[in-house]
Amino acid sequence: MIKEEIEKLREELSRHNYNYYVLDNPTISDFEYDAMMQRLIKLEGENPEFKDPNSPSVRVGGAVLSKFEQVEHTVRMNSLGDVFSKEELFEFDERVKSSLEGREYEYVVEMKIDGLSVSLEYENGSFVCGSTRGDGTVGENITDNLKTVRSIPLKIENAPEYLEVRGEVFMPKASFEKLNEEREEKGESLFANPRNAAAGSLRQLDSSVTAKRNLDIFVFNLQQIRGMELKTHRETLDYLEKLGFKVSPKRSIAKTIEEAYEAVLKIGESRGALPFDIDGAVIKVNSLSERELLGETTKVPRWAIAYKFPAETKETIVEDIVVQVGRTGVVTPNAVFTPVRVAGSTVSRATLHNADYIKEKDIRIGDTVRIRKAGDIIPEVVEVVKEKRLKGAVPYEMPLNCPACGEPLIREEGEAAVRCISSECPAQLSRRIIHFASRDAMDIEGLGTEIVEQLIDSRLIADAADLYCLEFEQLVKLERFAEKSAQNLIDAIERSKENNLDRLIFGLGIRHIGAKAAKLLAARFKSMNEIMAASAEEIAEIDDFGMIMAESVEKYFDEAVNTELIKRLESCGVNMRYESDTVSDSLAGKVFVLTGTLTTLKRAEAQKLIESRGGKVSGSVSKKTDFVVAGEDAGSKLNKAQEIGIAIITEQELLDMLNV
Ligand code: 0OX
Repeated sequence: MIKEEIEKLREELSRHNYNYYVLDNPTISDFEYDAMMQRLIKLEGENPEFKDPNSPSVRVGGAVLSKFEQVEHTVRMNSLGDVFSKEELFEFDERVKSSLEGREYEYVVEMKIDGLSVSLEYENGSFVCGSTRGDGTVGENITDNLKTVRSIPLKIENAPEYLEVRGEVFMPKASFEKLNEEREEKGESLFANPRNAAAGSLRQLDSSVTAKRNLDIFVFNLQQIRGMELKTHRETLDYLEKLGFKVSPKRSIAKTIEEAYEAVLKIGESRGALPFDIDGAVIKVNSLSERELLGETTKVPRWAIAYKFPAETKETIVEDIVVQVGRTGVVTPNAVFTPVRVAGSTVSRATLHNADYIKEKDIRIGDTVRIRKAGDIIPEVVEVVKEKRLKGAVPYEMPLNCPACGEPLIREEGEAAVRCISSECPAQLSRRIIHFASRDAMDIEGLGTEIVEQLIDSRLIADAADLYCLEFEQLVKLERFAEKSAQNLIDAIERSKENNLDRLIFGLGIRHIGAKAAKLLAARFKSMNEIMAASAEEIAEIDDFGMIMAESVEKYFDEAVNTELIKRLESCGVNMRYESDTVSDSLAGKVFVLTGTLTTLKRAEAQKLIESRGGKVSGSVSKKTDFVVAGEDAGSKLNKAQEIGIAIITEQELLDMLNV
């Protein structure tokens, strides 16, 4: 009886799931669906003998992994070649035509979904393995996470004996917006775009997190099949749709390249209105036997090409130009726009960099401008729409005085930036202290912008050293503090005294000295006194240091306010010595380049681990590189490594080398 009820619930839930998530045509309410799901979960919990790894109940997640296992792709998951213009598309067609030597051919044109490519494998209709593309040959096993994607079938009826399909997992725009709103409310970092949100969600080791992210998929390629013959791509897509997959929508046949181009343009026009992001169209030769004739180059198929759309631009109005004073006193102008959605998120500001940039583009308050997101993330002004300029709009002039302290601004010769050089400037002061406390510097948790400003306003601090004189009784009296948060902050400040010297050096905010340079300085001189005594020439001898950096360090310690600050920090008990955090020299002298997205380690963690074993991490591939670590969707660096014959390793191989 129980067995029958479980089976019936599974069958009904699968059907409703398909109606809702694949056909977008629900036939019961969410409430009824949830009630059935809860009942199934309850019965399965009470009767573990009827367990089924592909029961609809796995959609809610629950499996927690310590890492993702590797999966070798028996059929390589190739990436696509790109074209950006009609001419290039027609050249692609010329290559196809000449390779097919007079045979007739036609194309299928599809949308290019902007998500993450995955492989799904089915044995006798059961979903057995889902994996990421990885470097195309080896990916990661993310089966548990993919089972939570409601539009991926877990069981297929009338299925062939074996089936591998490829598709793009994505997050719909609306789900992305909602997720970011929730994250903002919780004070969590925001995802830059739906693609990153989808990537972050698929990379969760706890599948119940993925389950809450509302991911979706479009299937667009048959990788392998046993037990069925298919002749064209069009036929395979129709067949996969019949099996229950959500297949790439709006696919069309084009008899000629002109027709294909028309279809591409049409897809481009529909872009803004779609509920998900696309970044182009894909043009594929329809006949599978012709595909075989065309074959592939080392990296990409010769039978398909991606037509990439230019970054989306939108028009908006520059409501104001406001200036901000940075930590080093640089005054940066920012455009404030009428908020507008571009490439997946709402944009209301963009940096205008400096006076020269504004002059060159002739950006004026009140202007209508076209904006886009550079690299799909950072908003920028493309150009002013001059026809829409209002009468009376005047060229923008940078302020002559600092907006925070009123002191005159200075423009040094040869520099584009204007800066406030007053050491009393409150804007610089708060930013300097925020930087001092930041994660890569002294890492004082709980000391964010608002608290720092509050401490300055209530005259409890006027520089970083004052932090170490703060007392619990002073903090609890302040508005934002309760006993617990006051004590936490006091503890965090106390803990920071033990930090290694490189964190302190970085936290001082010396011009041109980032976290990496601070570490090199600390490692070379070992103590603050030695650094302060070093000449620019001695400092410049450090590998990767230039004279500008060295002189900047010397200049910083030439100023009495700065040496005073160091003295006071030292007398408060802040550590002034460098302890090497090298745990072994197993990677001594080895140069690594990290490329693509790493799944287990964050890039900064990987770098730290490599350095702690004596290795170095470089940003670009050259003959000096020993290993390129290829993460997911690795791009040009991987290609370059292949070209010049550098060893390419997976993230797992790196972990093995690191012994973690
Ligand atoms: C997409 C997409 C990506 C499959 C094998 C070589 C060409 N992002 O929507 N790739 C492909 O095709 C690949 N088609 C797509 N629609």
